[in-house]
Amino acid sequence: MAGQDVRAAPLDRSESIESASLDELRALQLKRLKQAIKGAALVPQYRKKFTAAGVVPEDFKSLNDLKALPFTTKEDFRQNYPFGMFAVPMSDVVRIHASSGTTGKPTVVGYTRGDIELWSALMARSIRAAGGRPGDKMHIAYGYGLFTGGLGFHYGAEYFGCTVIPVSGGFTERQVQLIVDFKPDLIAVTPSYLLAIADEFDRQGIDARQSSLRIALCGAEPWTEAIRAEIERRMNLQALNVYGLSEVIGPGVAQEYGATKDGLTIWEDHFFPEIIDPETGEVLPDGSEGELVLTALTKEAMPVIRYRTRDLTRLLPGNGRAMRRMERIKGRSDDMLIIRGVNVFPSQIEAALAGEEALAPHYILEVTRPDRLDELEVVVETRTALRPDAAMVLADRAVHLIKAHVGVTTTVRAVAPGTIERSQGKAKRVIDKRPRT
Ligand code: DLL
Repeated sequence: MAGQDVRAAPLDRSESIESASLDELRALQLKRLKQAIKGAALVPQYRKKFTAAGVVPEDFKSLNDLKALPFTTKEDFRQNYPFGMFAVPMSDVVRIHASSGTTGKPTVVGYTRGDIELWSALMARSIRAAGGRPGDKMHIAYGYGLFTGGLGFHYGAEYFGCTVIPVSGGFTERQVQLIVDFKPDLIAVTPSYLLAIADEFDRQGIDARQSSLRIALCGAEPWTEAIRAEIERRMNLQALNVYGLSEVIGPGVAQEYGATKDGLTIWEDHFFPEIIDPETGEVLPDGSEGELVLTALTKEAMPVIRYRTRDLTRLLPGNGRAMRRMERIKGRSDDMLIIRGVNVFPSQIEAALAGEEALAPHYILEVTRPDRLDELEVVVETRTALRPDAAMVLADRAVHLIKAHVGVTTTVRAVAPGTIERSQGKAKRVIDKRPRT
């Protein structure tokens, strides 16, 4: 038991924030923000942008002054590739991660030893919030490598006192074997890959509901309540949402509590959230839907001030704690499709398809522009193999469901189970075949 106390100690020190009042939290944020802005001013790119905006870091007096600071975007990282956004000498950087990005060079992020310690503590807090306990075994199926998912969870779970099973993504047959043999309590994995693992249990004739897994920490991609219900039904566990992004730290920015399952609590003692109108950049009041902007308050190697995440959500009041929550991410502004003038997010199509029990939650969206108008074809798997006429009836029903829920006319192709390639990490749902303009 003595060993357990030692392992739990560093975490407990960081948990007083759970009971902090709003005033205490805001005072802490202001103090840290002043420091973070000074740290950012060490980076030439920030200094240049602050000067251009007429911002003097020493003038920063209240959290409200944050509005005056310029946004940071992926473009800033691109222009300063690979290490130009770092605020410390390279000799103080103990780790590099990178996010692949859809176009061009990857976004490179760096961590000092202190950053890794902070990240581990925040991941440990996230695992505990989800309902994990020191001593639990955690199967990590997020990819290891430059992606922050695998190693972020790995360090956090070790710090918390879990037994880590560092499986990484892929080799789905083996994932099932390891779950059966090692009997983990927790699994960290993208929701789409967890469904692929559930399918593999079925294929091997093993009842996934009988597995030892109690909690899944799912994130790194948008997912819906329908997918959560599907995962929980098929695997008999609690699937909880975990959010983060490389530029800000990795996973561990916000976490859903297992006890309340009511959206993601943002770890506001380290990350200050704002919601802006993505078109105008205007800061919107809490409760409004818009783009999430995050400022890291305590990072050393790579300060991030007002980073435009492109993720669309809304801020909700804290539930029993001062730190605010955010709603499940609706999608990324980059993923929004405009089909004949109607804005559509893949997650809305996913939610509509869930209205038809005979359809599986495996789908892709193909966007084409055969004439001058964009067209959307939804390819979705049926749960069981169907005769072509039955599949067509089902497809027709899906067309109506999508029209009714999303307001857009699509064609739907219902295909046999297993036709759509499974992701081993982040699912790619949209295939855009429109000519580049
Ligand atoms: O995906 C970090 C992460 C790893 C989060 C493991 C959770 C679990 P990036 O590769 O930089 O980092 O991608 C960040 O993924 O801006 C969102 O668009 C999306 N994303 C992450 N978590 C969620 C989530 C990691 N829970 C980008 N729901 C973010 C919806 C998410 N989207």
